Amino acid sequence: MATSKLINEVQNKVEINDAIQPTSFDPGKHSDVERIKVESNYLRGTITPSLQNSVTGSVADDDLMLIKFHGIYQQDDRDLRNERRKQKLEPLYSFMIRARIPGGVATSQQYIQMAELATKYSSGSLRLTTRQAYQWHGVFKRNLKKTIAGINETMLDTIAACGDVNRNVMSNPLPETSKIHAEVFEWTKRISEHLLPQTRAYHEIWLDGEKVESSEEPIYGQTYLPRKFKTAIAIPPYNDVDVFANDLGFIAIVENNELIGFNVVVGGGMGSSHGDQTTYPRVGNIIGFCDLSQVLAVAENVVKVQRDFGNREVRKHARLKYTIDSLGIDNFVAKLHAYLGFELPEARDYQFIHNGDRYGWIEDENGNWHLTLYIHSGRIIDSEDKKIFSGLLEIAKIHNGEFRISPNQNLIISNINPTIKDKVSAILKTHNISIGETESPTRLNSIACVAFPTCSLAMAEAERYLPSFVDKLEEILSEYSIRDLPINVRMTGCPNGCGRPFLGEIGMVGKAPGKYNLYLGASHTGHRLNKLFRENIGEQEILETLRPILKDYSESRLTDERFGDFVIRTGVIKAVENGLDFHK
Ligand code: SRM
Ligand code: SF4
Repeated sequence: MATSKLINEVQNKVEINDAIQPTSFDPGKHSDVERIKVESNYLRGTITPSLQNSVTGSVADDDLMLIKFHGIYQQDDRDLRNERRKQKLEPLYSFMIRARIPGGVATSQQYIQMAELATKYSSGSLRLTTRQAYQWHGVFKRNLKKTIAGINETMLDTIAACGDVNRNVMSNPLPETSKIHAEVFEWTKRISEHLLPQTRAYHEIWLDGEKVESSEEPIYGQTYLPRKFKTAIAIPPYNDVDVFANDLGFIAIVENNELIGFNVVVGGGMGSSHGDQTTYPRVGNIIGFCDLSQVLAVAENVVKVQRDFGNREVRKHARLKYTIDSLGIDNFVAKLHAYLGFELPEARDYQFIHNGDRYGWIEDENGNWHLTLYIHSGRIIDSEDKKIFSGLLEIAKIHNGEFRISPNQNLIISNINPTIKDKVSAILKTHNISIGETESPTRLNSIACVAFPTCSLAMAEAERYLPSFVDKLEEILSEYSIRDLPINVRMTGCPNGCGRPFLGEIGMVGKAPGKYNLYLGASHTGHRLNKLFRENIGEQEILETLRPILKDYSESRLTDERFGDFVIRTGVIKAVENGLDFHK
């Protein structure tokens, strides 16, 4: 169809926008979550009575879905489930709270307050996530409101950290090129603010805000989006945010040290279900370039196209990636252009060199220092040998800069004044916190999602298992003298993909306790997915499968050739160019 005809057609539809987006629930057609949203009165539901009900540690069924929009998940400790069942007790319900922190940047003061909340109301630890957010695990219902009020007192919040809306907007956290980083960070915050839900429900429920009869959602409408929506901004040459794993991505284009705009990426995502070939991970398509005056319009209208054309019947086909594959990319782009009222010109040249973190000290152009620490799976906790929680708190008390979360679950202490550099080093040393000097590059490039015991969807261990798996992998790497080469290892407890495992050069995805699907062949730049190599195998078989391939890699890799590229070049596995080819 000619673009102009399509533009007219879509513009007509835009005028009757509410008719495209369902405002009433059709039980024969829509998923039940659509009913919950429609009946919720803009995300209020019965959350307040649920919080007041002291008979149970949980909330009402419909509220389970609604609290996600407020940044909260109900969980129970899966290690204790059977024991409690035997004792005829309800599961030990508690809540995970996720803060929305655009670009993962918090001041030292905010960090101190967040750590204090962890000590007071949660498990005494903080969890850094793969989307640059903080999580508190193990908050009991009676402490939910106090914790959320405490987070808001730090001038951060939790609204839209989860739910069928745009989530925390990510961006490159390491500000060694301060000027460009600062500008991109401003865009990160602007996009995040622009796409925030407008309902007053959050303030009413958690902050005792004044009750307002009705709310309006100019961008979302009362049924919000068909599914979660994620946005990230990358600053080349680094793709640490894994921009192609997002529903919407922006790649910063810099000319003569000026940010001039962004390449626009749409339709990335990782989630899939084992055994269901209609679900698949997908890397986003680059669909053009937008200048700075167009960024918010692009973000808003990609969201609106997804709002109006996304699948509201089957939730597992509701992400933007499926909307794009069912419409066809050209048709999707034509619709977007029609919504925008202008066409995006061609994308500009850019280059990514990797999607990992850069550890240790880096001095920026203003003479300040930035220190990237290695935090295994983002878990800020005191253990017998490493006092990460206490050490970081001590640093926060003398440091007048920021704490920035990396998209790979690590922490950057940022804008350190040269006068306290030695003190910071000394604190790290006494608390045994690593700046990545002793770990192998493979360990430093590894990610594991949370999985057991808190994640209700986990099929196998990830965070608790990755360290011992990497120990064994390192033995093989040492045997073949390749311990100094970085290989991205990404492990998750299920195929939802929270550790972006389908972009790992070695991906391990949980299938059952102790069993994983093994994937190989992703690029280290985040451009190419990996592919299933062996299914449902345990540790011994995984290591035996990898051993000969790693041996070959040690003997016949090309100069600077990365493992993911090597397995493709040597025919160990086929390259996946596109999500639709993932299962072929
Ligand atoms: Fe995730 C669901 C943890 C990043 C795809 N994810 C969950 C839940 C909330 C389980 C649940 O629904 O009950 C997990 C809570 C575990 C816990 O105890 O904390 C969970 N996801 C995480 C985190 C904490 C993993 C981590 O180790 O850091 C990450 C939090 C990010 C944040 O701050 O917002 C996290 N999740 C991701 C990513 C990576 C990313 O976005 O870059 C993905 C893949 C990208 C994508 O969305 O496609 C991801 N999570 C999912 C999915 C599958 C979505 C899909 O399209 O199918 C689910 C399940 C769902 O939504 O139904 C899920
Ligand atoms: Fe849980 Fe699966 Fe996400 Fe891991 S990938 S945190 S197991 S939902």
